[in-house]
Amino acid sequence: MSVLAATAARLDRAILTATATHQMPEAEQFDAATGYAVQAQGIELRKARGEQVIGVKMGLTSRAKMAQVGVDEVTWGRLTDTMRREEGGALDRAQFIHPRAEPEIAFILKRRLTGEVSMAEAALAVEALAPAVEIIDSRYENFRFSLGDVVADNSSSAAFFLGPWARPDTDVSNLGIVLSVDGVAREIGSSAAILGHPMRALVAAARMTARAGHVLEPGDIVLAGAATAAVPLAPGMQVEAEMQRLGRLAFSVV
Ligand code: OOG
Ligand code: MG
Repeated sequence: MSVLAATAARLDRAILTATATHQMPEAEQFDAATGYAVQAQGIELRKARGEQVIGVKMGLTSRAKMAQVGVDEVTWGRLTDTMRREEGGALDRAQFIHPRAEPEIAFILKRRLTGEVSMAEAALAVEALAPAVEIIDSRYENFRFSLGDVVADNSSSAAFFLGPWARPDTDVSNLGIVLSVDGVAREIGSSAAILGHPMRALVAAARMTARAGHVLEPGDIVLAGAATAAVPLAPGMQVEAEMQRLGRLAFSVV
């Protein structure tokens, strides 16, 4: 088995057993392109179990996120149907290694969007927008990784919640965002922190996925990346994300 296939299988096992695994050793670090090849192989393993890819998540699209994990390049990963959780429902801590929650904005597409597109073209491809929370759960020990590691690990994506859908022409350029735990604000930010405008994350998604031969199709969900740092989760927490104009979503950790 190649190093790529072996790493994809090791990361997949980490997901299935909710057990952390080691980073690539210094001398064998993946570059981003190799990381994406490992990610693609890992997704094939999940598809073989019946999971379906329903969209993509962008990662490290804000300074707050880059600073929290020490990687300063935008990345992406795939979302599958089994990662989606019911808004208002519960997240089972035992299914994860060291989960964190972060507030995001989700787009759902009504048109194919791929390659070099403008902000205006991206906006025209949007069917609706929603507040969202992504659960990230790095499969690596101590939530530490290089760029190649995190890309191979599907950009840490583990689960996500979507709030109510809003009209596609809602101005999301500078919306206040609050992530609260048990009614206390833990992270506060603005959607402008996402590449200056969340629509730029969609432009980046079209361009970066196309480079890997992945096409964004109508019905696909795209998460724009978090505007704030992520908050570690523990059983008993009631988590809520509130976004100006877009509304709120909540879930509990059990
Ligand atoms: C990497 C994934 C980053 C985001 O929204 O910026 C990400 C990580 O923080 O583990 O999902
Ligand atoms: Mg995220």
